[in-house]
Amino acid sequence: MTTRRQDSGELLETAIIGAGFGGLGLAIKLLQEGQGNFAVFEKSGDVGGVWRDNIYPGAACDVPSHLYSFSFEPNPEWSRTFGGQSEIHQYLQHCTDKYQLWGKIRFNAEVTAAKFDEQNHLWTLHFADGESVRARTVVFAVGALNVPAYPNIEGLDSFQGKIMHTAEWDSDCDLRGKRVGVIGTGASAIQVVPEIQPVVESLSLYQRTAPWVMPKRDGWIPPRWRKLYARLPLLQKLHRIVQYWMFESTAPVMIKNNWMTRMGEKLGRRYLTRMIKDPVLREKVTPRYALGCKRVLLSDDYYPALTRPNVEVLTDGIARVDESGIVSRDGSHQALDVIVLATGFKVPAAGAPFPIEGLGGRLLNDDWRSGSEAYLGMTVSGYPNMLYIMGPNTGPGNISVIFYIESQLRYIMAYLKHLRQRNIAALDLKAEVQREFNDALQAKMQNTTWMSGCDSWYLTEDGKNTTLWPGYSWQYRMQSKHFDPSIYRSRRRSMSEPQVNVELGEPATSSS
Ligand code: N01
Repeated sequence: MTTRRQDSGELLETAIIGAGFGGLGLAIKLLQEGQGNFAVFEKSGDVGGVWRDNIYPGAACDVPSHLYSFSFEPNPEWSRTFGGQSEIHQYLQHCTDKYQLWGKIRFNAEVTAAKFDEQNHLWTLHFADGESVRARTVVFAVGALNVPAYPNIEGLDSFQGKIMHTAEWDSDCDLRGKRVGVIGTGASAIQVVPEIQPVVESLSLYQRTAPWVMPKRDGWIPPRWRKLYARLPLLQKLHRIVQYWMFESTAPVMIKNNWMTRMGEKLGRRYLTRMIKDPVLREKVTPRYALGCKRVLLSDDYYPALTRPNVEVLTDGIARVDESGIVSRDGSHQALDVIVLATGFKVPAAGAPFPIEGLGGRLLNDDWRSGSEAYLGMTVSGYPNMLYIMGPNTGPGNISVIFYIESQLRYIMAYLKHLRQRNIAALDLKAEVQREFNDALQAKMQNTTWMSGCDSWYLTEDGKNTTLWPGYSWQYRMQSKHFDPSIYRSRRRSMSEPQVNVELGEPATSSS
């Protein structure tokens, strides 16, 4: 059995798209099991996903680092309780070094289309540079928050100053002494505002909806603790377990929309009252929807920053932008040098990142027109040998995404093993399994806080939640623990099909 190069490209056992946490995690697992015939295709020039891209000042995680890291690769050296962007990015680079993944990743390789060849049971991936590659299985680890959303505000293009989206930050832009307008008050805004407030001349914060903000309790991890973690890995493990259950215990508050949610809201309002004494400002930033409906934000320095004399919170709504600043609906004009768009990401209802063609020429974006759905967020009926990491309805509302990713890595490895060991050409999820799974999931979803009436990126335009898991993370882990081949239709390999050497482990060559 050999790997063949054809006009249409080489033949891989597994093609992974994306070199963030999900893609790197799977690459590590494959190498650990001696399955070397894979490549990771990454559209940028480095690993890290959102942690490579989001370099705005203050970018950090809102899940503690000991929990927001691979369980199989603990890092005793985390410098803060909540790791900053560059430290998390470095952690992913360290994983790439340690597990010798650099040679398995093809950088600047942007996939533009994927098509399943029913005859040979192989996927063909097409790239922006015209190259193509064939693979037995494809795994999309592309993440959901990677396309910045630009607001549709009249006159935005006419602004003569600098406009920056938080996800496309220009580090060369010096904000010192500048008049800055920040649009948005989500997770990105509450991190960037306190960071730039001390250096800018003025900061006009355009808030459409006041978020729920809770104390983060961030801080440096003393060197003696780091030494202890390095010396006693069990202690670090224990710390991670404690953090897991602390965050998991917030699930009923965030998800259920019941008396516990009301208790949480009380705590949130108490925190706000403690941090903001000015009744006018406090009234402006008081949230008016159920806690958890939008992402609950953690920050120790956001509210204090709002009380500084050079900050103004504007809540009248934006009428338009002109060449020199922003005009509010009440007619007032703020002259600005820089506009920061902290307006989030495009999370489309039909979530295929590029055209994906499955059985009988069906297109994933057509199948997902009224909202993306899968089985456990990983497999989709009609698309054999295609898997997602962090696909539909697997986002956590309250805990580390890495916990979900690791549950999926385990399932995907079992799926791939089954294909290999049973000499199966293709596994296609039964349509009725997908339907029943999603009917039950959406029924459960109806009682969650996320459906309680606010507008968020969790929902499609029709109000369907296709992003979050409506339960506890341990429930997801239990449900995804066992791979059940009976829910898939399997197609046996014929002798004439191209054979793939699964163990081929030499470094892949660059396609860019
Ligand atoms: O984006 P968002 P984000 N005019 O969509 C406002 C992850 N993340 O980048 O609420 C005026 O939450 C919009 O207003 P409204 C995390 O999963 C994690 O902040 O729609 N305002 C809102 O205030 C998070 O959930 C971390 O009324 C407009 C803001 O822009 C996700 O990324 C850090 C507007 C967008 O908030 C997205 O967060 C950062 C308009 N036309 C991000 N359009 C961690 O800590 C939008 N807005 C791990």
